[in-house]
Parts: sequence; structure tokens; C-alpha cells
Amino acid sequence: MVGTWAKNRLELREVHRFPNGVRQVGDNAYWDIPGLWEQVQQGLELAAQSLPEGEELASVGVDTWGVDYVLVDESGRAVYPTHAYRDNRTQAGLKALTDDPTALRKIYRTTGIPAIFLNSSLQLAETVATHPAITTTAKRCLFLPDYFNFLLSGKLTHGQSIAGTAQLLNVKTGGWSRSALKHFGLPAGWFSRPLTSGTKLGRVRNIPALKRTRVISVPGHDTTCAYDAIPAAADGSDILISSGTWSLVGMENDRPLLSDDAIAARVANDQTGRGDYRPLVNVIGLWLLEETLQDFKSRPSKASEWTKLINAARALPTSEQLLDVTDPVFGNPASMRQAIDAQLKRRRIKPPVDLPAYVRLICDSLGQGHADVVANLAKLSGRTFKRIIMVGGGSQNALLCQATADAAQLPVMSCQLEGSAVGNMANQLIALGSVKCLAEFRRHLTKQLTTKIYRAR
Ligand code: LRH
Repeated sequence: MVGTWAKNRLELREVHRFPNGVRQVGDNAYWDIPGLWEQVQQGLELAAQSLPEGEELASVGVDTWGVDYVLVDESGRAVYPTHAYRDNRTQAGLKALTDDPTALRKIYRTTGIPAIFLNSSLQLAETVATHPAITTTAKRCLFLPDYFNFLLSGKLTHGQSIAGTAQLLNVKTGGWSRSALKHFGLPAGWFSRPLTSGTKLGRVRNIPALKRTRVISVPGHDTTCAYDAIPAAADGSDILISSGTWSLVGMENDRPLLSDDAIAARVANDQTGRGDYRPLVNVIGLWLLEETLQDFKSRPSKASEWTKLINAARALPTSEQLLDVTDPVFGNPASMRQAIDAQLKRRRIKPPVDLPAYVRLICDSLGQGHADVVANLAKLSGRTFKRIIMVGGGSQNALLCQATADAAQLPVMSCQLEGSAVGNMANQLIALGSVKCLAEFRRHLTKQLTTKIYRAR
């Protein structure tokens, strides 16, 4: 995405889009990191070519999904394949952690991150336990944005926002937690002091058209960027939802939420890299729908077909019985449709009859899942929330927005906004000195946003 900032307006242009998928090899799941890097370089070249004669890209910032990483040697050479976070390899470690309430509590109080199958901590612990020699071969653990920042700038660094997703940072000091590293058996030498958001890493190397372009360490976690783009009320009365493969349902706060009730509610205290926090909960999200679609031969591929499907689902009555979207079986089932049917059958509920009926059930259930988090965050923070703001792909799904408003009994404001890209650029603009701070950026952005309000019924 190329952004242009002029007269306090951000114009975005998509110059390159490419598919990203997990590669299942035997029992394990991996990302194709070299393939992604090839596409990133191609995108950057196209971005440079797309500019009018004489103009240059001022900067580039990288954000990705959370938790995944590349183990490298001292020169930055990858020495271990990058597993995808849905790989089932963490199940044993997750069970060990959740079966030990004392350890769980200690790790949560230290890192502010709940025990979830995808945590980098559990993934890294599995790697080290299975291949102990890796602790001498690998010299650094770079999270994905750190790795792409390295490929771009040549600097081996860690960004604080992405590091905060690992369940290895001290949530209060922002440095690595020695006790968490020890608990998971990880070498402290793999991690260097995390950089605050906005740090300049140098100029892009190896891409001639970008040789004067700066690499800026923006919040590397896509969710932090998406939240940065949300024009939330300054008094903290908004719930923010970044709705895509995951629904990240959260709030802005100057402190982490660390009580036992926060552990039970699985609150992840995301760090922005600017000293504040976004306590949020990972709700299974549209992954439920994306995966269910794989089980149907005829599924939508174009925007018009999506609208048709959502409208067919909207025409159905509201689901009386909902899915329990917190069920861990939905994390990575062989067939999502079968996993849904099995949960319903266990509860003596008839499975849906066709695709629109699944869509209706999934959206209604996710709406309730969102609302449950809103209620928990209200209790934990003592705040009264007045509105929910939704960004991301799910914010364009009228059924999901309405289901969320109805279940939470709050208005939902959906914003037509490429959340992560906009937040990423906001952070570059601040680092470059073009915008003073995030609050100012949000004030400007509000004026150009297209929004829609769904009132609770
Ligand atoms: C969303 C996201 C989320 C993480 C998950 C791994 O893309 O970053 O915040 O928990 O991916």
C-alpha cells in the first residue's frame, strides 16, 4: 500500500496484492518466508514505479500478524524453518502451562499475555525441546516484522509491539522477562532490548529505486497498527474491534489489566511501543467462516457474490442457539463444518442446512462472542462503554455488525478503513515529523472516513 499525505489527508493506493497461505508438510505447518520476501520486494519496486516523475518513497514500515518468528545466525541467515502458529505442535506445552495454575498466574502477571496455543513462547519452547542444538546454531529470534526490517535495513532489532505478543516481555518494564525466558527454556541472548515505535533503522538496502527510503520501525503487530487507525474517543469509552481472520476485541488503557479475572477472561495486554496498552481478547473471528467455506463446493469469490450470500443469511431468522466460539476445537480442525456440527450435536442442536444458514449462525455467534468480551472488559476496567468501533474485513459484513450491536446492546460504528495499513502509515508520518502525534492523526482521519452506524435492536 502506498500512502500520500497532503493537506492533512491520507490517500491510499494498493499497488500489489498477493496470496499468503500455510504450507502443510507432513504433520507440520509452515509459512513460505522466502516467497513473502520476493513479493514484498516486487511490491516495493511497483510502489516506486507508481510515483510521478521525480517523487520518491520517504519511508517504509512493516507490520504482520503476531507471534511467528525466524531463528537466524549472527549474520541474519535463517537457520530453522518458520512454523505457522496454527501448527498443532504447541498442544502439549499449552496443557502443561494450563495444568499448572501457579506458573500460569506468574507468567500472566509478568507478561500480561494469556495461555493461547499460538504463543511464541510455546512455539519456541517446543523448538528448543525438540532440537536442543538450535540454541547454539541460532543467535537471534526475530519476529516476522523484525526479520523483514532486517532484510530491508540490515539491522537485527526487535520492535516492542510485536515482541509484546510473544508472552516473553515484561509487561510493566517493556524489557524481556528473565523469568519467562527461563520458564520456557529460551536463551536470553536471542533477544535484544526492544525498540520503541517510530525508531528509524536506516535506509533500504539492495533495492536501488528505494536507496534513499528510510526503514521505520512502526508497531510491527498488525493489530496495534489497526487500533492506531481507529478514531476512538479520547475518554476511553469506545470498544475497538479489528475484525478479520481473528476478531481482536479491546480497549485503550494506560495500564495493563492483570487480575485473576483478567486471566480467566484471557485478556492479552498488547503493548503499543509508546508506553501504553490495548487490553484485548482474541475471538476466533472470521476464520470460522473462511474455513467453513472450504467445505462447500460453491462459495463466493467476488464482492457481489459475498453480498448475495450475506443477504441470504440476513433473510434468515436470528439463530436461537449459538455456537460457543471459545471452544478450542475451532483453532485448527481438519474440517470446520464438521467441528461446528459436532459441537452442536453434543448439545443436541440440529446443524445448519446450507451455507447461508452456517453464515447466519457464525455471524450471530461471533456477535455474542464480541459482546461477552465487552462485558468482561467493562467489569475488569470499571468503565462504561458507549460505542463499539469496528474496522477490518468484518466491518463490511452488515450481518456481523448488527449481531454485535444487538448482543452488546451498544451502537456499532463500522469504518471503511484498511486499518493496519493506515495505522502503519500514521506511525511513519509521526516518525517523519509530518504529524505531531496519534491523537492529531486520528483527528484528521475522522474527517475523511466513511462510517455506518448499526443501532442495537
Ligand atoms: C491478527 C493477529 C492477532 C494475533 C494473531 C496471531 O492478525 O496479529 O492479533 O493474536 O494474528
